Amino acid sequence: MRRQDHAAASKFLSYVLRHEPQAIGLALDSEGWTHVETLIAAAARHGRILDRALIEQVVATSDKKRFALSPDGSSIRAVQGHSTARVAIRFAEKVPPATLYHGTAERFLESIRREGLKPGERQYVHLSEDVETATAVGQRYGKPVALVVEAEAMHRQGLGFHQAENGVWLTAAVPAQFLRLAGK
Ligand code: HQG
Repeated sequence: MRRQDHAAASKFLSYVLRHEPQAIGLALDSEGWTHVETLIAAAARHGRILDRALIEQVVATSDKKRFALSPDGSSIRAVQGHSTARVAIRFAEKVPPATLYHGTAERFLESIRREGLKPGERQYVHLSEDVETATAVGQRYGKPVALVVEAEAMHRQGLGFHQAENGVWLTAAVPAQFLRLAGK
């Protein structure tokens, strides 16, 4: 069995720490943590050879800082982006800036105008502080469009916001009246 390369290891960590821990029989606690040694052993049982050095390298170099190690280095989690119902991170409420951005693909706009932003498979709608990041996120699904989210107005109406430790903003949903196209 070959040691995973860096990109494959990063994808694999996203898969098991955010989406399908049960695929390798891995238990995550409700804050998303698992022991690094448990993860390495569970991965090995499923033909994925990881070691601590590779995991530490992925955590340190992840462009979006997707993963975090506990202060003593014994545990790891994904800091946001979960779809698995086994994880329910208790993010602190945080007052958002006046506006945030969401990147999507043009083909989703009609539905978004009707329904607002929904979290889809994930637990939250993901928002960015800058339009460039949002555009890059939208690009993953087609011709990108950036939407401005009137975050302050939502917050005034009692809709909650959280910020993951990598800076990504999270909210349960964005009603359509708080959305407009960026630059319009
Ligand atoms: C769209 C990546 C139709 C939504 C990124 C998005 C991000 C709707 C897609 C993070 C809709 C869901 C999250 C509605 C929302 N009708 N489409 N009512 N409401 N959508 O991947 O925000 O690399 O679950 O616009 O960089 O694209 O994984 O969410 O296009 O930070 O770390 O439904 O994932 O980070 O797609 O991406 P996703 P997202 P990582």
